[in-house]
Amino acid sequence: MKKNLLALTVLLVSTASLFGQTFMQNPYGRGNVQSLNGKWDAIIDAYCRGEERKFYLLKTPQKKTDFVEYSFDHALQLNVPGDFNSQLPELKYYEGNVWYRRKINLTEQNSNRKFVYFAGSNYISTVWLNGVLIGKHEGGFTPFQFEVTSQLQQGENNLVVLVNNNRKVDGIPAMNFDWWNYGGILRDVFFVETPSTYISDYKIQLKKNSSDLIQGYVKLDAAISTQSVELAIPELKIKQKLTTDEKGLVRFEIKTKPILWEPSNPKLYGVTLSTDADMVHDEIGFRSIETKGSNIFLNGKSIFLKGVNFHEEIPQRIGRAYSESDAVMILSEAKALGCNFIRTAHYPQNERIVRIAEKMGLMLWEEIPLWQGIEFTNPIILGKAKSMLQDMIYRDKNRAGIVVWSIANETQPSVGRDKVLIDLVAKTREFDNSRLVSAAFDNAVFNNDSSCFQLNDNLAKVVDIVGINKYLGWYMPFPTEPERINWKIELKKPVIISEFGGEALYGHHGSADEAQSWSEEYQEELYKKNLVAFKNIPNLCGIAPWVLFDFRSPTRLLPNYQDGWNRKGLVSDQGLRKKAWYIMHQFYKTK
Ligand code: GCB
Repeated sequence: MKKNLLALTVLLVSTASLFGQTFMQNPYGRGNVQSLNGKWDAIIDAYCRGEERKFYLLKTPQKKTDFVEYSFDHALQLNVPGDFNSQLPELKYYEGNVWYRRKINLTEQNSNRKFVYFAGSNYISTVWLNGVLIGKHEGGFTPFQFEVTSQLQQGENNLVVLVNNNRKVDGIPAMNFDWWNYGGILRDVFFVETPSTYISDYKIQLKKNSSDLIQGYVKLDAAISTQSVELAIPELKIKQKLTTDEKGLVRFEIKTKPILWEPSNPKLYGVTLSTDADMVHDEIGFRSIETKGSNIFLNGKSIFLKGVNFHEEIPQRIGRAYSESDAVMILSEAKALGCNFIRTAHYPQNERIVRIAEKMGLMLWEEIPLWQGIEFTNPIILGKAKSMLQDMIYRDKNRAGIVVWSIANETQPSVGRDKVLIDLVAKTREFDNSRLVSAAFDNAVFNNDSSCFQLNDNLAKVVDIVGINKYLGWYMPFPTEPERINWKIELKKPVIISEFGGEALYGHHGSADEAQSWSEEYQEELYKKNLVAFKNIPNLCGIAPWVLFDFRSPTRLLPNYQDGWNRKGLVSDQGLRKKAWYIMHQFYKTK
């Protein structure tokens, strides 16, 4: 009974914390971390019987008349991290319940606190340890953790996770989206041990618009009195003793002159935070990003964002990207194109991608999955979106590479939508006022009389940068010759073309003026014409074509050309560059 009460309390904390801070900063930079990656036992529960049958209790027959119709022993095994859809042909289109089991062996008893940390699992994850419910998390693209100190026992422990990836009307994203709904435990899982009071969070960045004042805070979890923390950045000769308040929080400012992070010199400094009992190491860059009038300034210098979009997907292997080598492969192709900027579409991608992009000198736009078709009138949406936004910013606030937080993609103005998104813009600035806030709009319309694209959207008035998604030559014909197209979009702010493009099957050749030729020539011509049309955007500060690689989407159904793939890639699913790649590459060389 006591145990159940405890379980209930823990569950309430974790679901309630859906709207608060839920996980430790940077498990990658801590000492006592054990990877739980590998083969996990799995049960495909297509008819959702597992909760009622209590799979998490791992029942076995107790007497001669008993039998049990499930078992994790000798069951299917799935790789973690990894989506389940790409691991078995019969799971390709699967949306539903999959149960995972991982044993954790505890050999020594110690007084450390213990946590299980999930870097990302899509979409709803429910976790039990030794038959006791320890928490539930909604959302596929941000981390979550549960403390398991009191549930763990000496010897064998069974961690059971139910992951459900059904699309939901009130989900984010919702029922329809143009990418594969990869389900399962998509990212790293860690077993982390910490002292009773540990360094749970920190922010170490330049003060907004400053180049010589490092500002931030350190937060200790479960502090019972003031405590000292040392902040060391040896290369800057910084070794500072800080003292937290009784709640474990200390804020600081340090005058120093770091070499600033920028694409041509992505300088990162080794940073160590330590207390008597705990230590975290990170690599942190310092830079400023701001807009003035219709320009974007990085470290005080005006900059053009030479970008590209990509999904968190490895087309060649088919499946979600999760490893360091996946990240290097994707990002190297972006670098080869000549990019200094990435729009990670349409959700926070894994932390490895973010960190490696930063190391390679790529600026990043990071976005929450508020993608078309969201039920803005449902009051639950704002809470979920806020929580995803907060978790994204919370995870990546120390990354100098991140310059833009984006709150949405292609949402249509309405009273409900404006209320939610304008509130989210304010929240973003409250969580982190040192970066720029944006959203991608697909509702700029062409006014024939003035040969001009215009955008009338209240949301565009409150963001720092306006992202325009415009598929000239694909979803809409060119309304006039490209050079005669004008643009009057929030003229006092920077605009970036956050998406444009069209489909072509790699190696397929045909007419350059028929969309239905699905040819490289058509896509190449479309790129040439779009780049001409964009020259007339007076406040243009960046471009990000849609998309770097062909990616899988169940909505792309044309046989022979699509077969379940969105073919707008500049690079094919096999990693081969299409003709349009060379157009974009040349364009970036001249910028
Ligand atoms: C868009 C969406 C993107 C789609 C793309 C397309 O406007 O933002 O998610 O994949 O168009 O290919 O239609």
